[in-house]
Parts: sequence; structure tokens; C-alpha cells
Amino acid sequence: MTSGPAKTSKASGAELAGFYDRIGDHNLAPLWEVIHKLVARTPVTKAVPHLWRYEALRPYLIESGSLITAKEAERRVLVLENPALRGLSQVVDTLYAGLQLILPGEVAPAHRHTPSALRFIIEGTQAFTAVDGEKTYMDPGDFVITPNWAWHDHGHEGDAPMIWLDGLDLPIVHFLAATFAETYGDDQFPTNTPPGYTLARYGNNMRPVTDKYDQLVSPIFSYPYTRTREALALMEKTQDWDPAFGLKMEFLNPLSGAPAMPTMSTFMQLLPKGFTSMPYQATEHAVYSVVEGSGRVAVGEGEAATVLAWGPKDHFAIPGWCKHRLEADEEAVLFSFSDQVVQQKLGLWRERRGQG
Ligand code: 1HN
Repeated sequence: MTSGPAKTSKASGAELAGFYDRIGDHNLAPLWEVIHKLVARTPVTKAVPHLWRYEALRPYLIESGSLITAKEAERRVLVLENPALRGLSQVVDTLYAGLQLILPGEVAPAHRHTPSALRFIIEGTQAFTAVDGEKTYMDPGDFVITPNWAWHDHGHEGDAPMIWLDGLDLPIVHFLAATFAETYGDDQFPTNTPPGYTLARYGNNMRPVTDKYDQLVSPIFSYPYTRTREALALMEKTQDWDPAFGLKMEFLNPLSGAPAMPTMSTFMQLLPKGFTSMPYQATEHAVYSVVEGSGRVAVGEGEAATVLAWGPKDHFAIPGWCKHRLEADEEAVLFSFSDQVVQQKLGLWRERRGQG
């Protein structure tokens, strides 16, 4: 039985119900029945914390390679669907994630769209993504950007399966009802610059003096793991660990100093062996990809905590405002992406460290 409206000091439940019926005929509704649901005291997320073990999902991804070609599929991807958001292609409330397979000799044809995409390479070598005609060959641990509305296609010149994580801001762009796409017509957008051109141009702490600062997205679309890892290895020597993060670095747009992408924040994080973080919570919704090492994330508190045990190539989702602790059994490196940059631009982002 559905309970009708409770009585107020002025009217009975029946009077209110009659009133709601009458205004309902005019597409009107009483805010006072829903205001506390609309604006709760703490952020409410639909998604739940979840771990996708690579070992368990990899066979299905490989099997998908025998069922459909990359070209037929346009993108051959198994979507990481949050268990609480099945059917919506959402890994957390605001983000999409999937694991993409490309086999030797295959192409994923050129297209462009308003959502922005990132790739984080999980296994394989000698596949490339081409962004607006510049090829980038990808290796495990590399972080690659496809800016919104940039032509992009993928190809594979190696001899073993290549798998990467795709992260997109699709739910955000969908919310704004601003999602649209175009196919190029040919498999590949014509190449016009040598591989590595953009990294040479913008990735050496210099910029061409004629370039503007106000580009929304980083002109560097490949951040190679060799460079990232080397930086972490050197900084690690100081043992300057943040109690919540260990050593957590954010990928930036070198022209503006802003986050590398306008809609998704991207991070690489090193946790020393034996590290246990302080409890931490933030309003951002985040997805992690384990590069090296193993450990756990305990989400929630005490007996009710969900403990997710991760190892290399595993992925896990931590929805906003979930209090969590990260633990590393051995030195670990985690890539992650979140909607922090969007929340910060809108003045919404909050964090809380420790028990408080
Ligand atoms: C897309 O264009 C790619 O280019 C991957 O590899 C995943 C998911 C939804 C919409 C477009 C890609 C995507 C996608």
C-alpha cells in the first residue's frame, strides 16, 4: 500500500491528496513532498563500489575477438557496468569505462564525437591510435587523450592482442543532451605528422611562442609511462608520503597548467609497500586501474566495509563520498580518473580527510 501525504497543521491527508490530484492535472507538484529527497544532507550516488578482476574478464574479452571484428563493432569493447547501474553504460554516476580489444591487423575506423575519451593501456604493444592524423603507438601504462570532436582511429601493427581501458565523460555529456558523432567514411584519417610530433612540441617544458594558452584540452595526447614511472621512482626516494594519497600526481595541460582534460581528472599514484592510507572521502566519482602491485581498498566503515582486493590490471570504482582506505601489500602504482575537474569548475567539489 502506498502511503498518501501526511497531514499538516492546516489540512488532513485526504485534503492534501485531493489538492495534489487537482494540481497534477496542470503538471504541477508540491515541492514540500520531495525537497529532502532532492537535496539530501550528504551526496547520494546511485553507483556502488566495485572491483573488476582482470583475470576473470580477460577470457571474455578475448572471446569477443572471435565473435566480431573491430571494424564491424566500430569499437570492440566490454563495458564496465556498475552493478547498481546495469544497462546504462555507467561505471559510476558520471563516467563511462570499458576495456577495448584490438587484434593484429585490425582497424577501428575513424570517427569523432562530442564526448571526450581517454585510453589507459593495459596490455600489448605496437597498436596505435591516430588523433587528427597523428599516430601514437601505445605501451602498457601510457595515458592517451582523444579530445572531443577530434578524428580518431585505431590500428594494430603487432602480433598479439592489445587491450586498453577507455574512459569517457559520456554520462555528463548525455546529461547535457549534447552527445553527437560523425563517421569519417574511410578507415583512417590521413596522417599528416610523424608519431611523437606533439610530444616533442609540447612535452619538453617549452611551447611554440605563437601558441595560445587557452586550449581547453592538453595538446599532448600521449603521456608515456616510461616518463611517468621515472618521475615517480625519483620522487619516491624522498619518502614524502601524503597520508591519504601516498604520492599522487595529476596529468596537466602544459599550456594552461589546468588538468589535462576539461571533463576528466587523471592521476598516477604510487603507494609504498605496507602503506595504509588515512580514511578519505571526496565528492568526485573515480575509477582506478592497477598498474603495479597489489593491495586492498576498504570502502565504508567497520564490519559494513566492502573490501576490494586488487592486483595488476584490475579495475575498481569508488563512487563519490564513499569513505575509503587504500592499502598496499607491495609497492603499487595506480592510474585513476574522475570527474573532479568538473566538480571543481562548478564549485561543488569537497573532500574530507581522516575520521571527521
Ligand atoms: C569510442 O569512440 C571509443 O574511439 C571507445 O575507441 C569507446 C564508447 C562510447 C562512444 C564512443 C574509441 C567509446 C567510444
